[in-house]
Amino acid sequence: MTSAVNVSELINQFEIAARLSAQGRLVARSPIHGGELARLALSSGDDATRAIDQAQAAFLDWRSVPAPRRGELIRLFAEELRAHKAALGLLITIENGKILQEGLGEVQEMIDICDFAVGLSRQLYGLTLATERPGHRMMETWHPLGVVGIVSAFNFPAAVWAWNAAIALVCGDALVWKPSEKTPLTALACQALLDRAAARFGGAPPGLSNVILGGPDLAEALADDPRVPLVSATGSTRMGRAVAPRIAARFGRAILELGGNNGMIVAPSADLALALRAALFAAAGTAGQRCTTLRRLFVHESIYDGFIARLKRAFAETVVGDPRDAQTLVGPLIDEAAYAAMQAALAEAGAEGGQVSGGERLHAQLWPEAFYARPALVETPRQTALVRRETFAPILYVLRYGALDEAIAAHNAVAQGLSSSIFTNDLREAELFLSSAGSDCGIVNVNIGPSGAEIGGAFGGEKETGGGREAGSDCWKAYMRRATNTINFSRDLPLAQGVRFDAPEGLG
Ligand code: UN1
Repeated sequence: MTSAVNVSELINQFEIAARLSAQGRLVARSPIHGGELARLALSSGDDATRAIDQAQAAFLDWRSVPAPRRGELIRLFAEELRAHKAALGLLITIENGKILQEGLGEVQEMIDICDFAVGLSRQLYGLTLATERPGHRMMETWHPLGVVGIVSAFNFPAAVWAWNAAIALVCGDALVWKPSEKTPLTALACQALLDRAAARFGGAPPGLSNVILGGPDLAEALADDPRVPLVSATGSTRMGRAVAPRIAARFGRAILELGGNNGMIVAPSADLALALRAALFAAAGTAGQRCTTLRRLFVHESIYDGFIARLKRAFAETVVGDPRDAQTLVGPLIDEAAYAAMQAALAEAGAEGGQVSGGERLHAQLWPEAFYARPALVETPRQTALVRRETFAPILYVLRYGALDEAIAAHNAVAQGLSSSIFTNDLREAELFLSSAGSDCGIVNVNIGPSGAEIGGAFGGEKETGGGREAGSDCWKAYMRRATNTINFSRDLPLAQGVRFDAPEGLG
């Protein structure tokens, strides 16, 4: 089925060969076959400090460049992304294992956020506010914040960085990026394209965007450094628990986008053909490795049997294989640890009375070091601790419900609060789910699955998902600092709240 995975052409195309090092301790692998793609040097703590130094120096220049001009850099970056969409999409597929359609989709998501950021570069509005004092004016000014630290995960190795980078750069900030150790080549390729855009732009300060490669110690270096006023971190709740208190200890700001345990309710009036396709894409797509992946499905008892039978068939027939092949819908898991976690969860599900279908390893003969698995569907009588935990793999837990109130309560009875959806054609049900008494997530959809959000909205969620919001809407405000300005153009000095404080005779 497969041809060899050859990454050297892409390494040449992105001109990142200089960053490779035969003796390097960071090994880039492809989950397609599990083998090594390249070796790179790990960044040290000193490298992290140097990157922050450079970014800080660049920030001092960049903050004074007019925002629409900063937008021009991002416009040029989007041109580079458009020109290299096929190559970058393929590199993402090779390094992450998501199918090529999704690799290309990830690059499109980068282009979309760049376009959004270019428009935004002329719209960093502040308000003019009503002042209680005569002869005064009060307004808000938004200023660049400083160095933004970005910690990103393997599952969206390019797009999540771009959400942060494109917005932060038009806001006048500089960047230090610590990508996942599992996807260093994609990170270097992204940085190379931004460097090309900067060369064409002319006059971008050196060190405006930096990549440091390595493990959690580098994320902690960003978390601890007071010269990094904002750290945007995407990954597991465990990672968030490690970095968030360190950022808070120095009163830094954090945008946290952590675990999800996303649900979908399928109500009796739902368009079941749509619900079926949505559930399949959201649960099995990206091999279940999105933060927004569908993990819990609540199906009304009146339609349960027929719907679940069809869904099981869809899971069983989904083509799992080389993510570069056009007919493949599900690629490999990122690594053996992900496969082991999936198998452990399925064993636990079976032991506690769940009915497991699928989940078995595939293509082990062909690629003994790669980990392909059939997406699993688990019919479970109860929402156990296992179901309430996020296992980052294609496992869909299915539960039967009778009353919508109960389904909503069960839906919300998890620690995470990222994304959610309901399939219904009943207006009352849809509006209840969207209301304050409905889903408690940051993303709440009707007749659309929980995954695959577009960039125009704010992305993120509540509770253990971390509360951060990134990408569109007004998320840019997190990347700037707000100053409230009051200007007196009168010849008096009235005090707010009518306070009288009469100066001694003869003063002024
Ligand atoms: C993630 O999984 O970290 O909504 C991000 C989605 C994508 C982004 C997912 N646009 O599924």
